[in-house]
Amino acid sequence: MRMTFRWYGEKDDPITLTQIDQIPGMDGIVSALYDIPVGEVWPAEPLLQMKQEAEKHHLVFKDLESINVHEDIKLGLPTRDAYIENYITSLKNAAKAGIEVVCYNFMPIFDWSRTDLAKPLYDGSTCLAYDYHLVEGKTPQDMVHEILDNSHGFSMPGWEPERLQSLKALFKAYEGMDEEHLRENLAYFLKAVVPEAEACGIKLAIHPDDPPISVFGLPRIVKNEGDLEKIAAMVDSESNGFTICTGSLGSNRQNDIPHIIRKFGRMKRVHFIHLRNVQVHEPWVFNEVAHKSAIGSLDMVDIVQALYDIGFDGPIRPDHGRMIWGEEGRPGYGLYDRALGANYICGLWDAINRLCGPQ
Ligand code: DNO
Repeated sequence: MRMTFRWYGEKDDPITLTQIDQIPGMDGIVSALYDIPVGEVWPAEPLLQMKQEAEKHHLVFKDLESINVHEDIKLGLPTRDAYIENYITSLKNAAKAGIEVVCYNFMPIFDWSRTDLAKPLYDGSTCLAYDYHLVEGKTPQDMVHEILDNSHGFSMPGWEPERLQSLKALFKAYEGMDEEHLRENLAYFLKAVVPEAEACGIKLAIHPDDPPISVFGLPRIVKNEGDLEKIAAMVDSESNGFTICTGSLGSNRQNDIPHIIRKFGRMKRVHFIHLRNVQVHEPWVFNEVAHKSAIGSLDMVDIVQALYDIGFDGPIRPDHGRMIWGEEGRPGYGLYDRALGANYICGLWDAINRLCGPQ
């Protein structure tokens, strides 16, 4: 596996590549071209520059998160074909820059949702949390304001103010769209894009819905094993794969993550792993916690064992961390707790490899 760290680039991340390089066992960064509006073509040049910058710090850059999918594609509008062409060109350019894995999601309007970006935990640390009771009676606009007002001035992935300006019109456009219809639009996108990704050696990795439940009545189609099966069947190619985000899928205790990893891993569809632990209090009431198994509802040992069992050799990144030790930064994406998480995962990986023999 390659241990990676999500980095928002020199302009927008207070964390430096030097700091990332100093995290024991860190192999690479996961990043994106944040300046490019959704739907436009990503050129190879800035990706190559980022790769060179990373390499100066002994880090590889092979994984993109995310080339976002334009809303017109999710909506199935006639304009989608032009955006799909752009997406394909972006993938080809990414391949030229040495990219191997491209994460994306197919969530309408909101990329991920939380009701609290700084929920205090018993030890004075803070974390991201979701409580469906708090969504009831709220408008999407309320949630947007809460997220943007509490992000300490940092841009939040998926909550770019430009995109959210047209919120009302977007909700109108999705009116009446059910899961089946959204799935058809995903299939249309994948049928066009996957053969091109395969031809240029890119593995696409769809991210699960976060949380994996409908929010504000919008359809969600990447929630559980059954949804993943349907997606895998849309195009029979290893390039049509998954990001297994344990925090997203795991917030539904019905999702057996080690089983999901083994099942889709055997099909060679597991390409990217986001490891995060969550404490689930009741269905759709959860908060994120430190990575260690005993602290949350997910058993990281079983999860890492499943990755070992499928011979996983792609990127793993410690996902959202808490804010600890007085750090101020982008909610979920501070340095300290994610670094601790990476170290814990590396420890599990080493131990399992020692006990079970090298992969
Ligand atoms: C939030 C992230 C998401 C994720 C995208 C993948 O912190 O988990 O923004 O990157 O949904 O496309």
